[in-house]
Amino acid sequence: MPADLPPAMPLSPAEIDVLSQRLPLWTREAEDKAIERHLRFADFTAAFGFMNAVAQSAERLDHHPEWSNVYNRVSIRLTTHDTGGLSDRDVALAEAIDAAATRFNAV
Ligand code: H2B
Repeated sequence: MPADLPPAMPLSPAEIDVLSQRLPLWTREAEDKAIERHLRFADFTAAFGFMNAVAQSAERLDHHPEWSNVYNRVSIRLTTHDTGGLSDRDVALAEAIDAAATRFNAV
């Protein structure tokens, strides 16, 4: 776990309001405590390669997704357990996930 990361900072209501512009592929859950994205890949190998890339980002950011995988589909929910809602770490991990999704040709 990286030792020198600043603590997670909760998002303000104003920051939550502009989330859909910053992360257009993610949907906000009711009460704005989490965001989610559902992805599909060519096959299981691509889906698992994507998950492996995300796992490395999660370790680097010390922030971990709630997720599930069925064959070529991956569902991801991001929330910050330490703050009880959305934080800057969810945004950072969502951006890393979006970049990995592009590399692994998510549809
Ligand atoms: N992941 C998520 N999603 N939320 C957290 O609050 C969190 C985490 N906290 N990964 C981190 C690990 C914390 O438990 C460790 C001790 O830094």
